[in-house]
Amino acid sequence: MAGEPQADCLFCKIVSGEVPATVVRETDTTVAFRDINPQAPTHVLVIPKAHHPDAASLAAADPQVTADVLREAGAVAADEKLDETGYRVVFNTGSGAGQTVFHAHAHVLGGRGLNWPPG
Ligand code: DGP
Repeated sequence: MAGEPQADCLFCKIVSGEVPATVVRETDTTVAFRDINPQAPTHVLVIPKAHHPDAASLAAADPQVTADVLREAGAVAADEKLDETGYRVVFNTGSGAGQTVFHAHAHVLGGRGLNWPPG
């Protein structure tokens, strides 16, 4: 069922605490933790606690939690003092775009210059 924890999902295991992570923020509906393979000085992932495979399916199933994820991405940027220098929020969607974990997540990247278009 949409939103239910998935036994084989790495990020569901981070939500449950079965897999450790460096958590920087948590709400009733979201968790934000540092990426294990950072691509910038700040690289934090913001995820819904409920399992949805990607951002579009999260948005279709639960607009409120989608807004929670985006608000928390902004809060991470503020905590990390990125709101003046700028930062990027990325939802890789589909393996062709680099998605490797199929539990919706926003990458919050900042602390260095960020080129456009992205690779
Ligand atoms: P994506 O490629 O967009 O699906 O992003 C998945 C991200 O998850 C990737 O940047 C690396 C990160 N990641 C993978 N495994 C772990 C883990 O066990 N812990 C943490 N903190 N991050 C992980």
